[in-house]
Amino acid sequence: MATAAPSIDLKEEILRLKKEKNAIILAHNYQVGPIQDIADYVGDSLGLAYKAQATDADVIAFCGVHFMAETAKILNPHKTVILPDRNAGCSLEESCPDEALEKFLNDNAEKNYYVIAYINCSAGVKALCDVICTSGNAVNIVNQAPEDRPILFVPDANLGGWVMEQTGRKMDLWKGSCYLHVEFTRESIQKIKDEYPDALVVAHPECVQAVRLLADEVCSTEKMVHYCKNAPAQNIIVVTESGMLHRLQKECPEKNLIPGPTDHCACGDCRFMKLNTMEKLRDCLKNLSPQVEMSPELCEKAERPLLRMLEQSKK
Ligand code: CIZ
Repeated sequence: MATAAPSIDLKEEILRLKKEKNAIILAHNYQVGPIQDIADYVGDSLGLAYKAQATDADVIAFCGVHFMAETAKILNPHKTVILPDRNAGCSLEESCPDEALEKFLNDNAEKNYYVIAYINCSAGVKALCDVICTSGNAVNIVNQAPEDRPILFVPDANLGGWVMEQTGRKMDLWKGSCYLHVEFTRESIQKIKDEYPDALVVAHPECVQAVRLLADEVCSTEKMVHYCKNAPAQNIIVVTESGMLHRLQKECPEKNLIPGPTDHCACGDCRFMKLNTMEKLRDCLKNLSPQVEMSPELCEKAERPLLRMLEQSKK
């Protein structure tokens, strides 16, 4: 989605407020260009979690979706964590309510599942899990799971299916999906491949298997940067949320990056990610609201599997 250039005044106001509040601005790779450009750090959930853990700012302005800001709060219970739009949710998070997961685990208690949750889930779900993963480290995390326990992978069945293919480890999959990534279809990607026969295709593992099979590389957004920089092709079709194209175009100015189309649109905009705007970023810094709030008990329970992930990610 093309975003109008923000006024110099708006940018200056955001930078002034950031200084005044001793804030850091963290932005996900899927945010609109102007937000990425003004952020202190732009990255995927894993990189953002490490940055949130390391910061000494008093305020974290998190430009992403709610579960990402919540993750920053879990890692920083005593800091103020704000987000531009409280309604920036996630269909994956919605697909796995904590009550439903708790009931499933109780109903299947005899299985003694080792539960691995993709970071795109609520704090309530994180609190019920053994370890968290991101798309960037999911293969590594699954490879470290105890061999004597069955794995339940929540909430993304597509990412889980891809990880099973990569690791050979059988897992039971929660039937959740990202509403946007499943809109990329075999037909929509084959059509753009036919238009650019010499292009390479890089796709996100949240895509369905039929799309992943058309890709030359399947990886997380952060790994896409490395892939595109080093790919031996000028044209690269990028099959993920459209905000990634901004990051990639900055990092790989010499490449022609082509957004993968969905079955009804020339590129994939996540309706939740795109709720955040520069005006809302300014307002949340000014008012220190909306804030992410969570009980200390929930924070503590959700922190354990997150810290385990950060630790296991280094291996
Ligand atoms: O892990 C993330 O930040 C997401 C949602 C996608 C990716 O691959 O970076």
